[in-house]
Amino acid sequence: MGALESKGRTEQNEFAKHVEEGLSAKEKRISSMYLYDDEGSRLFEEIMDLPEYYPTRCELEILKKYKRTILELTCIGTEIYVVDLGAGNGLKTMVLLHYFTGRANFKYVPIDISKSALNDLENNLKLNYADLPFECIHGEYMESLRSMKSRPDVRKLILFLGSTIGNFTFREAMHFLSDLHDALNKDDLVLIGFDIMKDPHIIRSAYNDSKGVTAKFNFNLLVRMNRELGANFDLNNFLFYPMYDPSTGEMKSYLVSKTEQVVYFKALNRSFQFHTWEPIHTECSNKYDVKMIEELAVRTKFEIEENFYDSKKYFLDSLWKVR
Ligand code: AVI
Repeated sequence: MGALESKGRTEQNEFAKHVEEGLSAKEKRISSMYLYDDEGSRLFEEIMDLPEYYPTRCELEILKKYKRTILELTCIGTEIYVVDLGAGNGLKTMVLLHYFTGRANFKYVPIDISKSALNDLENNLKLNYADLPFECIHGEYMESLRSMKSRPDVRKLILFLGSTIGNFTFREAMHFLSDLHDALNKDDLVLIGFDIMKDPHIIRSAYNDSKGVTAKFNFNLLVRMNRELGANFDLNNFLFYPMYDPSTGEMKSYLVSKTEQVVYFKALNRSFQFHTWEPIHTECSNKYDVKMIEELAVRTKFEIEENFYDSKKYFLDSLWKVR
């Protein structure tokens, strides 16, 4: 067995283990990280272009408007590493990097656990940004960051954009940011994208778009389990149900069983029973207010340097510094 094939097997086993645990739980759930196989990643790109999905456009507006201030606050005559956690197609980051080019001594360092995402980004960089100094790192975020800690002479600007932080619970976000803090040096900076609480209708529409792309994105999880775990989900027997709770800021998505049914998994050699109207929780996209963001920063030992809003105040990129 080749190394790649064996890695694929390990990933498949982890997925199988996770699904078995999640569907055995009292409240069925599957982590949203499994939404992103090739088709899921493609569908997410489609979501980002939807008229209802405001976060991408708002964040782009922020980066265009405040790129100069972000650079001024980052660059104090030193070399900079712009470290991108989950770069995706890198489009938003390019707004910053394009501006930094010729104005700062920097290197772009995207980190991703997905080799294929990193390869796509690398090809794009070579093709369209030939002069950009970069070094792609294939690996886990914290491990890769810790390996850079021995360079305190280089200031790091960590980008954690797109409200990915919202896919963590508050507790998970706290753990993640504490680990991030410990992997960095004094005065390093982090730019974090937060989706802000707003009119609940606007939030719900962003996750319940009229073209049904978000529904397809969620249903793709069933398709993935059928393909990778030999399950026999009938997609017609489920419906997509997104709901927003304005009291907590939780935007939750579910796939709900429309009927009493049993689904068999060849890879697990077992079945799961679904009752009528029983949900599988597939994703949580948490919305924040400034107080919650301040609490998160204090509890994880960061200092908020500046908050950058879009013109509608729908989205916030918060710039934090290691105290
Ligand atoms: C990746 N993440 C920040 C997106 C979000 O808004 O939670 C994923 C997404 N799910 C449905 N639409 C977009």
